[in-house]
Amino acid sequence: MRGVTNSPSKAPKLPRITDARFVAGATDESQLPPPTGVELAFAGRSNVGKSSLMNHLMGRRNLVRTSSTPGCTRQISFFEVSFTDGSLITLVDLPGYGYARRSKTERAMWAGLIEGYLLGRPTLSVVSLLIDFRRGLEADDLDLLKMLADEPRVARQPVQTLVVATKLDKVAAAQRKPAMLKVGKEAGRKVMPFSIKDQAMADGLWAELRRRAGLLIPTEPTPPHPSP
Ligand SMILES: Nc1nc2c(ncn2[C@@H]2O[C@H](COP(=O)(O)OP(=O)(O)O)[C@@H](O)[C@H]2O)c(=O)[nH]1
Ligand SMILES: [Mg+2]
Repeated sequence: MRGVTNSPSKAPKLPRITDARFVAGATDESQLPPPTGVELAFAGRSNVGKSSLMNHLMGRRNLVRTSSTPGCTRQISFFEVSFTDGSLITLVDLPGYGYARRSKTERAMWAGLIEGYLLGRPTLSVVSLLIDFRRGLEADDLDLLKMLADEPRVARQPVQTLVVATKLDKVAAAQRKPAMLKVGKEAGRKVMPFSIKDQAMADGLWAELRRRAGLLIPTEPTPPHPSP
């Protein structure tokens, strides 16, 4: 029965999260956890909504610390997420950049620990660059994209980069389409929209991240057919 292939029961179904936990925080290279699984990293300017997005993806209100003090997260944090299909994915929270009062120490940290991680981590699979819909892509964001693709400096497998524009709910409904077009043009690629107020966007982002990481989304088993 050919038609069965398109039946709704074959639709991709996102595995559910069974557990999410903080596993490590690193302020220098020696504290990085062993590279054991698929890692999805998140980067962006301070206050772009990175902690909120990561908490939302993991279905946890406060696992990733959000703070009203921009630039206060000065470590790379690792969170392990388990799924109903048995898969295990590590989400990696990178310190925010572009902070106006960024100190010399913070700049040195970016050049050392963070660039070292982004350019050399063998298990790094996807880097999501978060930008605020209302600000668009800025110089720091473009620098990051350039650095990730800087062949002579890269010492790992190629990674996928995904641009995610946050806080869509803060853009007036009539302005959303033009805003999407504008950031897409700046990024020169498709940009994923995100808002912590829209669960469908979190599901869409998970599906895209899994696809890019090469983690198949299982389909529902086809129910057996009665013999004619
Ligand atoms: N309206 C709205 N506010 C958001 C959204 N995402 C984050 N925020 C708010 O933006 C501020 C900064 O968020 P946070 O996650 O701490 O940003 P981070 O510095 O990038 O980790 C907080 O006050 C959040 O509540 C969103 O999708 N919609
Ligand atoms: Mg944060």
